[in-house]
Amino acid sequence: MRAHLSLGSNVGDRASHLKDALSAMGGHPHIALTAVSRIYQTAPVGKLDQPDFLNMAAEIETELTPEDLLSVLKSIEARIGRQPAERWGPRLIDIDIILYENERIQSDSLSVPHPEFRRRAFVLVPLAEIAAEAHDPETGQSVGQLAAGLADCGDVKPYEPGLKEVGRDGS
Ligand code: PH2
Ligand code: MG
Ligand code: MG
Repeated sequence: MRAHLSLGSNVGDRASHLKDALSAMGGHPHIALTAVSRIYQTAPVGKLDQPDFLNMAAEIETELTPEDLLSVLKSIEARIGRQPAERWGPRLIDIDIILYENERIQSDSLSVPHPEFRRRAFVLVPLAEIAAEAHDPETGQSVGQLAAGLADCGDVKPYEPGLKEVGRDGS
């Protein structure tokens, strides 16, 4: 089965947390990473007084059911060091299932497609880079169409760590 995931971090060494999550997923016996986007720096959505996030998207092939995939992703989050915390608040690592094949799932633990993803540039912009043709089973629109329909992507920019840490003249 094909699934599309969104990854985010806004605490500590954000890029390392994303890379640790990718290698944990890729190393899992029932998950194959088939595509990863670039990393984007994004302004926080929902709760504004928190640090900027790094976000990216990944496409996987998996034999896990959505529920089993969710529990594997939760255990990877815990292994990287995520502690339970407030909704929308800062997080070391967050791995969300955005799409799982063409399935629509509503349970206590899982909503797929992710209920917020159509409005979130920090999800759609990275995802459109690797899966513009993937379909939202609820609206029938493709990820590329949803991304193109966003009002504003200004707060989602490719992450260029070198420009922040080193001056242009090398100082
Ligand atoms: N995740 C949230 C809440 N707000 N904002 C950005 N930019 N990126 C996120 O990953 C994010 C967020 C809850 O999971
Ligand atoms: Mg999330
Ligand atoms: Mg989550």
